[in-house]
Amino acid sequence: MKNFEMKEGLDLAWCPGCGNFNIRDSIIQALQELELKPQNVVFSSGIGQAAKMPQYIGANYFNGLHGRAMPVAVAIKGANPELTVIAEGGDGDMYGEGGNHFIHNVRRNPDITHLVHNNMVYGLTKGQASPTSRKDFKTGVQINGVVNEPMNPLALALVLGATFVARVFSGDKEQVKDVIKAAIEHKGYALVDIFHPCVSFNKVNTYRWYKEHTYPLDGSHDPTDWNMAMAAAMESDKFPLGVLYKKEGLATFADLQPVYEEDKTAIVRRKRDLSQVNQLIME
Ligand SMILES: Cc1ncc(C[n+]2csc(CCOP(=O)(O)OP(=O)(O)O)c2C)c(N)n1
Ligand code: SF4
Repeated sequence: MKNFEMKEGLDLAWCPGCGNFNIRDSIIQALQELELKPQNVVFSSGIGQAAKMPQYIGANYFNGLHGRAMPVAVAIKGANPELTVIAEGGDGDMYGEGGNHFIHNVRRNPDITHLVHNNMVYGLTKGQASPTSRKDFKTGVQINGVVNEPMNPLALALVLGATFVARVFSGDKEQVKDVIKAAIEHKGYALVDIFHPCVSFNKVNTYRWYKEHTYPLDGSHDPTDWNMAMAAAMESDKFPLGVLYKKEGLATFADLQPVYEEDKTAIVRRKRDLSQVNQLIME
């Protein structure tokens, strides 16, 4: 693999105008600007329009069950800390089906980047409400409107001790690229919640709606201040964009594993003595 573009001649299965196109451009540019080698980058994803992303990028990927991208990503990074690992999917995939994995893997501070395409709807299955759908949002299933309050993934990540929490909007490719770069460079768990319109099944949260309901964080926001980050995460009339929180220097999941205590060699590079495995099975 020479660069991060996918093989020529493959079609992208997204609707014209979908926010996923811009996100793809930003990811590819971020990886290229960081001068990463495609063979050292691994994506892990589940099911959904967003979760198809790794198929459209020239790098390694694991595409598995709905909601299960996170544990696979954490395991890949644990087995080979030399890799850049990115877990990617939609708000339904990561916060709904994968909600339990989201909660428990954030606590572990794995050194992975978590990209969640938040279009506030289930796109692939034609428009059911997702955990981030706004109250009163009408869908073909919720015909009288969603009755529940939406989930707040940024506040939840902060409460769980996430060490990097950001939100961006796919309409601003440059910001998406810059924040993804910062997330990849961050040593520890990094959540990037990416607002993007589903032009086919969400006629409420459109490009215009996101523009009117977001604003960029400015220099008065201190991303090292957890309380400030939490206050920003709780805003809901207008959603702040940028890096809400960043804490450096904490041990990651792999750092804390006894297997890396004395020997930093990646597990995948170590010599395996299969006779020990056989012995264990016999016991
Ligand atoms: C366990 C399980 N439940 C439900 C489905 C059906 N399903 C496939 S994709 C999807 C929704 C995807 O929505 P989201 O993750 O928000 O991604 P989008 O398509 O909007 O990018 C659902 C419910 C499934 N494949 N597996
Ligand atoms: S259904 Fe929505 S999320 Fe899926 S490709 Fe079309 S516009 Fe994008």
